[in-house]
Amino acid sequence: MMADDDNGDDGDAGLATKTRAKTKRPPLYKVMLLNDDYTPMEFVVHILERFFGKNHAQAFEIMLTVHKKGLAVVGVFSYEIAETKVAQVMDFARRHQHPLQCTMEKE
Ligand code: TYC
Repeated sequence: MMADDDNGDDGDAGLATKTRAKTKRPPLYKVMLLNDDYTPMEFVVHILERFFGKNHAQAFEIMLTVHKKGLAVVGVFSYEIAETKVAQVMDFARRHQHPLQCTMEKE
């Protein structure tokens, strides 16, 4: 035996109160390159082609933006992908003894 009014609506009297189940999108992260005075421009262009899938013209333009403005967003990714990109860039720069810095930030 039910303790309520037995209409089986759990007290909502049949009103359409249901909301769509939350399907939360995962947060996105901006990956940024920072300017410095020592990393060669061609090296930065190469990084953008190799790790971020840019063509040469796109890579050159982004590199120039970083050079002139101090930094630029080079891509937006899930946390795991962003983390991997940052690690790949930092490792590649370190192995070539360039001080290039790559960081990520929640969008
Ligand atoms: N400023 C550097 C130079 O004049 C070039 C450079 C561009 C360095 C972008 C880092 O993220 C960078 N050689």
